[in-house]
Amino acid sequence: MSVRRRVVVLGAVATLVLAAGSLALVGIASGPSGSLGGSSTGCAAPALKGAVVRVTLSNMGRMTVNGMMGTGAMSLRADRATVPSGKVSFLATNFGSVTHELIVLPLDGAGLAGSRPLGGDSRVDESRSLGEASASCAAGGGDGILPGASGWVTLSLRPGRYELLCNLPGHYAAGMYSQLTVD
Ligand SMILES: [Cu+2]
Repeated sequence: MSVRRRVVVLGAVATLVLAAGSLALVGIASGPSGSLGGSSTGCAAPALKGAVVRVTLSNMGRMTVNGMMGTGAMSLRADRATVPSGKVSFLATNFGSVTHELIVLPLDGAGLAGSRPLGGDSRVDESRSLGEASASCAAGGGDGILPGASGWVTLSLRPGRYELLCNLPGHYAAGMYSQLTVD
């Protein structure tokens, strides 16, 4: 199978997984018990303020080379590339098989998403983080979003360009970044 065809097929699979995940979230949100269950069943976020950006965190589980995730084996995708300035909520859902997170960093000048230098720990400098969703079924920072779970955060963003990324070791280099423009 050609690389291009493989990408198309995986994209279709990811779309199906995303659709199934959305249905699962709706089912849980409308359930009578209010119980969110374990990390494998997803979790419903509260009503989020401002414009909402839904972020999909994913990886292709077994696609490893020498124990490391290969380049392009992970992804971070937002459901919109542009959002109005002001209150912006991020709802990050992990459709992958390992823990992920969402961090929001400003993009300076003509900087491009995915071009930050890696440190020795295979992470990028996140000291200028504006906020993150890295807790399972909760707002703000935590120990990471477990597979099947969601995390969320609400920020006040000025017009400009921003980068959404996952900064677990190796994940940025594996493709977990995306640009967001705030008007
Ligand atoms: Cu990640």
